[in-house]
Amino acid sequence: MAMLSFERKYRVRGGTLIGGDLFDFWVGPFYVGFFGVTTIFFSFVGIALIAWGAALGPTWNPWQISIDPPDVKYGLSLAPLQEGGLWQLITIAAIGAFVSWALREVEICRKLGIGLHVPFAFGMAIFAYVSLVVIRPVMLGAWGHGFPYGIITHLDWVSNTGYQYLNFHYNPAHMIAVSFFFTTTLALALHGSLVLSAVNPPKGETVKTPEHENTFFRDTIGYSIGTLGIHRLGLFLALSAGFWSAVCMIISGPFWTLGWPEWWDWWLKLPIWS
Ligand code: 07D
Ligand code: 07D
Ligand code: U10
Repeated sequence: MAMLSFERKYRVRGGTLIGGDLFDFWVGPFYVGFFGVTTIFFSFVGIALIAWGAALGPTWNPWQISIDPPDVKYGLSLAPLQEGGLWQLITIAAIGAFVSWALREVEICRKLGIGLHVPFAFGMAIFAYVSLVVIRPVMLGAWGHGFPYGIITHLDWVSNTGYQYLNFHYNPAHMIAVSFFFTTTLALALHGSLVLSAVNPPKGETVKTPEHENTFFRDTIGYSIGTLGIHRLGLFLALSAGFWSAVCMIISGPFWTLGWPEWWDWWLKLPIWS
């Protein structure tokens, strides 16, 4: 990819967290940095271990490959490689790669002098993942509670884990998370459509201003959150979706072991009904 003349001004030296100038360069379009090297390292190790696990059989069908966590009988100890040890190493490599990627984003933000919002946001996804494969298994006392690394088998795990609590839809934090996910798509649809309607007019018409955008929502719902505000709201909604997802799983098992419908008994037992 050619380096455009205007890009030169943004490809500045410095801002690294570690390694000084050593890895402060670009390869084609990609900034490298110390954490670019660690990203490549952990990704390579993780993918190689998955390939190793796949080579042990029984299938090379990408949809059916699955690297399973250890049996719960191993508790929180290291398991033999073929009995979940690979899963444990892959989990370390995955966390190493995700955290490296986030720190590489931090270095790029520092170079540009922009806020750390993007790595912070990615951090919420990492937190959701870590809640499933580290925090919850540790609280439950066995790595066996993590999810298997397979395209179909991880779906089986979600379904089985959900039915363990009878009807997972009754988990109040799951309700909040789902509602945040739905609200995020609503907000992005409103934002994307509003911006396009104003700044991408048919041939021959003029581009409209943010005042047109404000007025649209003042006319329809009586209030406009504004051009900066919608991005703040979007980030809040999306981060909340990930945050409450993590919460809904950390409470399932460590803090509530019955079916989730039963959690709502407190509502039926309120003194005002009797
Ligand atoms: C579009 C950005 C690009 C990312 C992509 C994913 C891999 C994995 C390799 C098995 C939005 C790349 C995929 C590298 C393949 C090997 C060796 C992001 C975009 C295209 N899931 N999940 C998928 C992961 C969990 C659930 C698809 C990852 C939890 C359900 C893909 C993780 C739970 C459904 C995938 C993860 C869960 C899926 C599309 C990690 C709760 C689907 C993902 C690391 C969160 C859907 C067959 C997508 C599907 C789907 C990847 C975790 C539930 C394979 C990497 C355990 C219910 N998940 N997932 O577009 O079609 O994300 O599955 O945590 O229905 Mg999953
Ligand atoms: C964990 C992904 C992190 C990804 C990272 C990056 C790569 C690189 C490379 C492309 C969190 C990976 C990157 C690998 C790729 C290249 C180059 C994201 C993660 C770090 N549910 N449910 C959720 C709904 C039911 C159940 C969350 C809806 C049933 C369980 C969300 C419905 C039962 C778990 C959600 C529904 C059930 C969840 C998922 C509807 C099953 C979880 C989003 C309409 C019978 C999971 C923390 C998420 C969770 C989760 C939505 C139904 C069970 C709120 C809309 C009733 C067991 N469900 N669910 O968390 O909370 O993303 O995980 O029916 O574990 Mg649910
Ligand atoms: C937004 C925005 C906005 C914009 C925007 C955007 C949000 C208003 C101004 C951005 C939005 C878009 C572009 C829309 C589309 C985006 C999505 C739908 C999100 C999902 C994205 C994807 C699915 C793409 C994912 C692609 C990735 C992650 C790139 C993969 C890159 C690599 C693997 C290389 C990474 C580089 C590193 C780590 C640095 C080091 C690099 C090197 C040393 C060179 C390369 C080295 C090698 C090749 C060595 C060999 C590597 C190995 C062995 C391992 C490789 C691992 C692999 C996984 C292949 O709001 O404003 O507009 O645009």
